[in-house]
Amino acid sequence: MITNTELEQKGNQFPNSVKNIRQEVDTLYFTTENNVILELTVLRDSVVRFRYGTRGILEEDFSYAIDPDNHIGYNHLELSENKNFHIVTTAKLIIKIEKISLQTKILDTEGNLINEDELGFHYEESFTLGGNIVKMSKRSHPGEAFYGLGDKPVHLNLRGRRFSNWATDSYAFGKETDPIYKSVPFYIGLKDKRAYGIFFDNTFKSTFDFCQERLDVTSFWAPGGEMNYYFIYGPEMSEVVQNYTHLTGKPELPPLWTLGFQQCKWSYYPESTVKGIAKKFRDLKIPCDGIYLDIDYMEGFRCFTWNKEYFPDPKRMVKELLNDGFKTIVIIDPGIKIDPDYWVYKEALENGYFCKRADGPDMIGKVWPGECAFPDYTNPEVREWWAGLFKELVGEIGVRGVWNDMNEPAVMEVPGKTFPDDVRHDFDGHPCSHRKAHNVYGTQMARATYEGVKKYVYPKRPLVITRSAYSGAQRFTSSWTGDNVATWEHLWIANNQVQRMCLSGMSFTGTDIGGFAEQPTGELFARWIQLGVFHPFCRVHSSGHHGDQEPWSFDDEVTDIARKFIELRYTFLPYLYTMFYEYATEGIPMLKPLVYFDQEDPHTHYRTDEFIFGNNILVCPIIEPNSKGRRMYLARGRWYNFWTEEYLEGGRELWVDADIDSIPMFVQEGAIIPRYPVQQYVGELSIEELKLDVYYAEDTIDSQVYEDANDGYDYKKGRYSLRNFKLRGKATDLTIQQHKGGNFETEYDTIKLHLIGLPFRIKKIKVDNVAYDLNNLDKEDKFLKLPEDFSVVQIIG
Ligand code: MIG
Repeated sequence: MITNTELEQKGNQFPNSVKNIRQEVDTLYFTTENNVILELTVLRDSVVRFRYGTRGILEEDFSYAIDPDNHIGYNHLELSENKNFHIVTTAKLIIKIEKISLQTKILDTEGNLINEDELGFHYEESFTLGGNIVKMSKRSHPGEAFYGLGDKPVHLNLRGRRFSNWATDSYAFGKETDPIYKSVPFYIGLKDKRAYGIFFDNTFKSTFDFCQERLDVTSFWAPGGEMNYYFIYGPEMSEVVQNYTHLTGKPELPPLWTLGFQQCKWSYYPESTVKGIAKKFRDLKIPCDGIYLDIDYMEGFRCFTWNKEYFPDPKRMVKELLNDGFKTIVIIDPGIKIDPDYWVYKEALENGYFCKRADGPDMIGKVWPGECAFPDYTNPEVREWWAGLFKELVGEIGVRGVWNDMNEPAVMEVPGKTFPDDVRHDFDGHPCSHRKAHNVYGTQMARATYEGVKKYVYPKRPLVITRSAYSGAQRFTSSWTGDNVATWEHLWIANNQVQRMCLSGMSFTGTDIGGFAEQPTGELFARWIQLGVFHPFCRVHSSGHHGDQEPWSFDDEVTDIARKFIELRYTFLPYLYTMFYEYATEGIPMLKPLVYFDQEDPHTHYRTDEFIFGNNILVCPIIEPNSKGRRMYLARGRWYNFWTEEYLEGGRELWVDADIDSIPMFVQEGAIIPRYPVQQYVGELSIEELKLDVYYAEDTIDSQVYEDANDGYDYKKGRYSLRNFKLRGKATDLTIQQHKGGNFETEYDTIKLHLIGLPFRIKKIKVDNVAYDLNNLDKEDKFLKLPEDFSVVQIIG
């Protein structure tokens, strides 16, 4: 144990005795004798913000992460004291602040200790750079587990490790590489089956130590800014993640086609190649909704231009692709080529929109176009200008989505591969150096891009995809995990990263299926597709240096497997859309790691491979070559094997067969899974009936299906359809009630129930109290056709 005296000798300073307390509505200010201020704000009964200032000063309050629309409101706030502590009580938490040190302990209302400061807040003045190095240390407990932190390519449970947050272009990163592209300084702690979260909203290069330096201590610090963190109590992990997502924001619904399959490569050109790829998808009947143009579509890598030799008439091409169901997405990087004849460069130069070095000149760095300058997206005026640049690309040419790359920002041939620290940023009117703005640069670029695409794609909905991100980026953009590698280890990484991103508020994420660098074997590609179709964002991408990476680039068997799983994804579209709706409205992650699904079961705390797709499908990818199946953990509860419909008791490890054309998949009993027919792209077919796979349970289970026009904004005016189902299973009957919300008329008139696992023989069926002619029942498959607006169906044995 290091003593305070030793730490003080190292230059650390500590708050001492509280001399003054002031309350302003939901905020309390505790000031110490040595002029440290703790500003404690109650946002919700279970969400409390702790912010510390020194020398009696708090900075002007500003955050890029916090959603300006986040709702706050609590039921109870009371300040009291005893001999040693000031005590703040909410309806869910008791926060004790030690009078002599400002150290805090947070308990639930039953008195269970949830989290407690070790040294608590302390700081070191930074004589070289100015400001403070702000630090926090917390006690941690044996068995306490840690999750979150965005895109870290490591084991889901972060315990025993140290990480830093500094957005970094990480070509061919590996397991353990840290940091990589994104900075999400949010983690979840799970102690004694109770979950809490800590969001350290500080954009500097923060570090988190989860019991690595000392076994019983978790700490986090940053070389500038304020100690400013939100404490979010559960006790359910779902409540922590949802509250974090409320705080940092939720996305709007994307157009449904973005949940389809997308194909990318560096690069498809010229036009004939793009068309050839598109045609091949249709010829081979492999569904696909999006095709990407990487940097070579531009003229000398100048953003917002086209290479007219490769793409003589982009508007025509984009339209022709669209006629065949393909939406075109193009890449846009932040580096603007220094070229006095290039209008984008000229406009930005004349208006002073580029980032500048400390002493005045523009920040210049080499990227794809050669020497470039870089817009300062942290300036609102620059963002508005940037958004306007999409008028032609999106509004006139018809591009439907924009892909933002290199926005860490990445710079070639320099140490650190990014801007030097002295570069200046506006930071929305809080001028600062790159040390503070670095981690948000990518998000502010994606935000400006989003504003532009959204404006010019209207009345359709936009798609933006980004490589770099800071907390809150999910309000504007989807993301991918950057330049991974075509190895089996990376398949494991991909699985962990997407689950971790889902826990970190950023569900709309995928990986480069098959791997970006190097070339996958057919087997690896097949296994990756099998996992990738369960990721919220589903795109194949590759560097193109080693060969082709389309679903048909291997052999016929792999092509068939790719088709089978992409088709499976298309049948799940209404299920995917409903999970996106739950994410967009309630902040519920689209994928749930097993520990999120059942935190009470300690077996889940160190699981990495199994996850829940949506609410009730458990998936476990095959991540080793030459597998005929694998051992895996089936979470507690009762499940049906998706492929065989075998009924299984969970809470145990088991072997599951999964030859090269299969993946272990289980559906929780009581689930109602909506399915569409296979389409080659969203909207190809008019949906004639909605199929519901009903998995019998002797229980009462609720589920829902969200649908709307699949694009556009009418849903905001109530034109959506939300079907709520209540399934009630008893030994000899099964009842399903439907309640419909919203006023969107779905295209289909029929709902087709597919009954799975009925433990009795059907003797009678009643639909809205009228007997159903059993001759209409397909007895083999137990298909039951109902009018889409049925209220109740009773299946009686
Ligand atoms: O320096 O645009 O991660 O997806 O294909 C490489 C070319 C730049 C890196 C991205 C990758 C993209 C590639 N880009």
